[in-house]
Amino acid sequence: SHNLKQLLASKIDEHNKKVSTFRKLHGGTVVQNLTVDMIYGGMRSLKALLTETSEIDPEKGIQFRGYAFEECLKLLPKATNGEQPLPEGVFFLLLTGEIPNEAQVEEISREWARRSEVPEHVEKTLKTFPKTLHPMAQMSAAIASLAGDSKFAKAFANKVPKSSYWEYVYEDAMDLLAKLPKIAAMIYRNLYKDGVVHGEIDSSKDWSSNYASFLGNNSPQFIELIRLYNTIYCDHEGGNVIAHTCQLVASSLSNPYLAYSAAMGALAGPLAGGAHAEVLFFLNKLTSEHGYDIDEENLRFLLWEHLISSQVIPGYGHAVLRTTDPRDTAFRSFGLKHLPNNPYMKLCSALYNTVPDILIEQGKVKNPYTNVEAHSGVLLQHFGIQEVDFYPVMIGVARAIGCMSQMIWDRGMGLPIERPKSISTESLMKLVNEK
Ligand code: AMX
Repeated sequence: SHNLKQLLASKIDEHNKKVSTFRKLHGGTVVQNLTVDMIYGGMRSLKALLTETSEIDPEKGIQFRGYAFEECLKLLPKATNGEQPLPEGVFFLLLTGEIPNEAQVEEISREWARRSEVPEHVEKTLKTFPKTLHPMAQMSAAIASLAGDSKFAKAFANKVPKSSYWEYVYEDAMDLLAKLPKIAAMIYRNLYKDGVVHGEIDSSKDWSSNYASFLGNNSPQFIELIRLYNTIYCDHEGGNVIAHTCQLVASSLSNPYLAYSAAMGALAGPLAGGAHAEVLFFLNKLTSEHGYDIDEENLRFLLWEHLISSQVIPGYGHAVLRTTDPRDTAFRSFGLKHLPNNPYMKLCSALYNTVPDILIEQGKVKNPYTNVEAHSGVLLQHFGIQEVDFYPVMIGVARAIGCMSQMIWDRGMGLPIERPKSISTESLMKLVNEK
């Protein structure tokens, strides 16, 4: 959309001036010491990446451009008759740092509807995949196969100036975001339903409404859940494997489709996108052995039994956050309001009231409260999305909002190719001995 792009141009310009002054003054300032453990420990807590769109505050949770999640829920525009924020709005916020008005959100909805058509070859390719091919492998392949239409790749080949790279990345980002719901729905309908994505895009509707109906459920409640879901999963700062993969690959000036396709490979790993399912497996295990109405005393006993067998309680704890994840609070309120009688929801509430005390008593965890996965799978199941292998695809659709926003900024800021120095254990030992 024309206005958004213009706004961005002035924001990027302004920001680059700020960064340039900052670097002149502080380019040599030491930020943090690097320890041997950080190198062996997956670079945990190493401040080495630049992400402008969002940041996790250990006490308050994710901040989108400085706005806490609760503030976003309140401030971002809603659909007519809707209560949940439209993810188009959070995209605007991540890109510009400003809360959009309704007209600005509407413009993005129209723009994404206009760009939503998925090329026939992608649809055909998806149809040829065997049903045994994991949905994330299908998603990664489908996104990579859009790369032939990359406006950035064409512009680069035509030697446009470096200062305008972001404008073409913006075009690809808008195209990709527009097409993802249909691609996800094609994968879903091929693998689990009749292979037909019903209905054409309705250009008068928002992104999530079209996505919900492509998946096969038009109910207003499910549409609202999809809006909330996409807003919740849109971005989670830059160090997670999804965002980092995307940023790394795009830093070689590979086009946005190939970068996001690679990021889907990262999301496919069980340590990245598997937690929704873990919660459901845990609830299934509890209910299949003990039914749905487990009284509190029995529940405490079962939870201790589970912990003593050195298993974790999925949906609780966090690597960075030290409080209940506000995104889970939003999911939980949605569940309490719209599916109060769902038996899993009732069990989740019993766990919600029981688990933190037990984890505190156990004395190991740094955060005994719910994380974003505690209710997400239960809500999707309620509305008929039963297939847990598909859940990471849904995260992939949502996370493109954040990854694409940051990529536009990466190119706008002219960030270079990533090239950290690697080191062997032998060299590392030598280095340490010389200290
Ligand atoms: N149940 C039982 N034990 C837990 C626990 C939980 N939910 N969360 C943490 N612990 C244990 C850890 O296993 C660790 O034990 P150890 O010292 O014997 O190895 C100890 O408490 C300290 O861990 P921590 O510093 O509090 O957390 P972490 O940074 O090591 O791990 C996380 C974070 C999310 C992996 C962990 O809390 C966990 O395994 N939770 C359950 C699984 C889950 O819900 N995953 C979804 C994560 C949400 C997300 O970010 N997508």
